[in-house]
Amino acid sequence: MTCTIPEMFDAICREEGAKVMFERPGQPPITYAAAHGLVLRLATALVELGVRPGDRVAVQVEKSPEAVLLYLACLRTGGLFLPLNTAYPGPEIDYFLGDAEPRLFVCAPEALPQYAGRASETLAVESLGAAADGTLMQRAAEAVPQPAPVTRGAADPAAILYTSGTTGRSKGAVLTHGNLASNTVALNQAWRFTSADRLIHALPIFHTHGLFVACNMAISTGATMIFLTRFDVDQIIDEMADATVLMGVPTFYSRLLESPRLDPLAVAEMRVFVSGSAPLPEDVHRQFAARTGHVILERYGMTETCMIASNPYDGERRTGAVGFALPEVDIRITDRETGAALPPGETGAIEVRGPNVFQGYWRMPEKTAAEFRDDGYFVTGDLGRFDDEGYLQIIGRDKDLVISGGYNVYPKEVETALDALPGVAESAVFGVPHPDFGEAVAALVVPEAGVSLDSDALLKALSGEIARYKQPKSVLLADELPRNVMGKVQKAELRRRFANLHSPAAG
Ligand code: MCA
Ligand code: AMP
Repeated sequence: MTCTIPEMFDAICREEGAKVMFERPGQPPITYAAAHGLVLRLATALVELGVRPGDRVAVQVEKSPEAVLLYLACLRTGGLFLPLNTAYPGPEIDYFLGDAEPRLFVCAPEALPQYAGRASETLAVESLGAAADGTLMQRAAEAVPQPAPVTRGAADPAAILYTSGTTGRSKGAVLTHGNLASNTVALNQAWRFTSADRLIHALPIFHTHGLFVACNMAISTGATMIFLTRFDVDQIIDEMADATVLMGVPTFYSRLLESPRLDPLAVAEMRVFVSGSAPLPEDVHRQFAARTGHVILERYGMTETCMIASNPYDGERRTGAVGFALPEVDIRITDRETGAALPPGETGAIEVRGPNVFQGYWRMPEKTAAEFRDDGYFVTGDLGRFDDEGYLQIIGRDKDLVISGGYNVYPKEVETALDALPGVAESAVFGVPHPDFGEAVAALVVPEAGVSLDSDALLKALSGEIARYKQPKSVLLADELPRNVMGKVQKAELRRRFANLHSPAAG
């Protein structure tokens, strides 16, 4: 099989040790050789903390080069890397720690007092800060470098990424070394990624997009990452002068278009702009091409499957389409009711099979079985069709999901949090168009009889319970929810009724 990601990293460090791996404005660069040394010491620290092959290492830390190196160190020990969104508040973290039962939890230094008391014989708690500080870095500094990685095969698990679900309970998608490595090789080939590339990395590193697409592509080729802690339009435009690739969510591109500095000169050195995680609006696609001469390359992926399809590097990058299946990936469109394969042109469920498709949900065999067909195809929950030239188009979603600025929000989870608040009888959460985030979360809340509720107070009560990006941008109050004859809440009707909530005219 293809080498694993840690093996690819070792090979690059042998061949291109002097090459810069991380470049950061105003800070010294980190070479592949220096990064390799730290990975080996971090790996020793993990082993000393009790991490053995198959153990989970849960990590909620700010974006930093050291956090990426911790990921590589974890894979090297045979541990399962479990990154957590920095926006998750305590109650969400409690769930993940309880469900995944990690051997080690690494948190930010500021959060250590909050979590240190959790340490036990089975759970170690350490910290890692954005300034390369924290207790884990102290341990690594004192550690003897671990020379060889634990041998792992394609079927061995490498990571768990939690994704919320339609039931409201987050599921851990278990990704293997084979999933990560095969997808990285396919993407490097598809997008002609090489060691000469200089990637502007402005995405978070706790999701597939920022970690398993962006970082893995750089790590496996020896490319340089211009590593930015967050997305900032002016900084991105400054960095473009000396970069070749940008990977982002559609909000990156709609925000870039708002800058008068975005012109052909600003992008003269750039080779390709990639968009994914949410639908790229057609007007953004067109305007970006008109302003810069670059046609954004849109691709399609999912936590459970890594990347599935991509528009071609050479050839037409079609507006409103996500292109063709990546090498070795099979895509079919099926009838939502019968599961029968549909001919090109017809819209149905998108199903995927290939070395990119995950092993299953952590400790949820029934849920896993329910989402796979007998012949190994995974049912994505997205609806699509192949157009007249075989490009895959995503038409909609079968799952009740809102994608806000590239982050997935499952309404059920927000409804559960709202329904638990005093005075709330029931609620319905849905997505509405938003000029910046593509979609925004909205909620319609029905108070209990005789209770008067205040939208702002409800929002305040949610903060601290669920991450900020999941909290509704608007809470509306009503006497009842629109339901069909079967009693099911009509989300489509709500999306229609409140479609203009964030339109400029609505203020
Ligand atoms: C920030 N806020 C948001 C979001 N981001 N609210 C809803 N949706 C969001 N995505 C909140 C902030 O807390 C703040 O609230 C207010 O909105 C304005 O924040 P702002 O400073 O404008 O936000 P930002 O820090 O500039 O972030 C916007 C962003 C970011 C750059 C678009 O959300 C982002 O990096 N998104 C990328 C997510 C991603 O990597 N997705 C990939 C996962 P307040 O002011 O009240 O505090 S999907 C994936 O991996 C699959 C496999 C795939 O296909 O790629
Ligand atoms: P996640 O589970 O967070 O990995 O999000 C995956 C979901 O994001 C997919 O199932 C799609 O609904 C959506 N998605 C990703 N890329 C695209 C894209 N290019 N166009 C439309 N939807 C996308």
